[in-house]
Amino acid sequence: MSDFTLIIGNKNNSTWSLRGYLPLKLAGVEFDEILVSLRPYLDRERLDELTPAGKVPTLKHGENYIWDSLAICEYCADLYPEKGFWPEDINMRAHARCVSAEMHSGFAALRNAMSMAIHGKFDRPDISGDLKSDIDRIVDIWSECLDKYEGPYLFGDYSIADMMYAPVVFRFRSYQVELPIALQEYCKTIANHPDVKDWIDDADPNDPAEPLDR
Ligand SMILES: N[C@@H](CCC(=O)N[C@@H](CS)C(=O)NCC(=O)O)C(=O)O
Repeated sequence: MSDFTLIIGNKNNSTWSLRGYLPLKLAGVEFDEILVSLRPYLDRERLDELTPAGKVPTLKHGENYIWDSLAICEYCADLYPEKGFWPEDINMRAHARCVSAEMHSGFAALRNAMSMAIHGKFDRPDISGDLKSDIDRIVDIWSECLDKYEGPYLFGDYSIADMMYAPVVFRFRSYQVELPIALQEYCKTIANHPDVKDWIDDADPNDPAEPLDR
């Protein structure tokens, strides 16, 4: 049994869980996974029993609980500074923290209109209003980063910023959002990252995009 246990939701759908899984993979540590069902029905009892905030992802490390995806990223970055979770340069690091925090706290319209279903393919919704603003903002963030730091990841090397945006790649793919070529390439790079591929391989295509009890 490992010192690290990651409590997560269904891999086909749980965007936050993916963001908590990727830092552990970059850390290169052995960890156990406990899957709590969010689809088709939310297992509230188990979620409350296993996690302090009733949310996934939650990382248990020894007696420590870390119950938020960005906090898990930061915890792993603190434990394994040599793994390059953030860019070395202070200005790049500040930029990476801004775009990561922006993802963590925003984009409500995108979240509502385009649920993640890694193996799902859906009609493109009407892209207007707040949904259009969210998509345009992500296109701007990605374009600026890839231009400035020359890819293949947002800050050159793979970092927490890519982990934060990884679920967006699947939302865009499932809902067939049209993107400039450079961003299509970025999406392929993320989808082909070995840690992301491990997650995709375990994602059950039968998990529905929407929960049934909300
Ligand atoms: N800000 C949190 C969000 C976590 C979150 O909302 N997780 C969802 C699943 S993707 C959840 O646990 N939902 C269960 C519920 O809200 O009851 C994070 O970054 O980890």
